[in-house]
Amino acid sequence: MKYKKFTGLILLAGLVGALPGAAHVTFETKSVEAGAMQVAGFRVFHGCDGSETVEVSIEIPEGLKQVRPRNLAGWRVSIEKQALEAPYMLHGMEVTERVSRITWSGGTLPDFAFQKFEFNARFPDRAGETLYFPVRQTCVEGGLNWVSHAGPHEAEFPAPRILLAPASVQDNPHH
Ligand SMILES: [Cu+2]
Repeated sequence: MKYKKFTGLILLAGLVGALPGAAHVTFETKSVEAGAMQVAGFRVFHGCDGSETVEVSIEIPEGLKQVRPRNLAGWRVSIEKQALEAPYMLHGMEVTERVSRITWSGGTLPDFAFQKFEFNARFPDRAGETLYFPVRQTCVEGGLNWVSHAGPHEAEFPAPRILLAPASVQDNPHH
């Protein structure tokens, strides 16, 4: 009896792994308060057709400020910058560039495991807008491009996204 139950669990695990839309690359938080400074983390749930992940690169949309990736043990993190068309002042200093891409490389993420990658940022004050963060996943063999703006159930490779929620004064009595 015990043996039979164990077999059932193995079959179920195999089925979940085979479902393409079950788990992709998604943010842990579906929405962030517009204008808020917050850590956002996205999870890479599986490798590329069984091959382990060795690099994860995320494109940062315009409007995010003060972007800082979280360092992750076992990985080397790097950023790419882009000149701002409209520089702005921050703490008396002119900001002329923005982080346009974060890449974590040199690590290994087995196909059967998941990992969360994080960054901190000031989110744009544009409540109601959905921000898309295309992700390029590179594996030992092959890679996946999570770029589609279509719904997570319609697209084969939906880009991770965050909805900018209206700022709530109630949740923040100190403001
Ligand atoms: Cu998936």
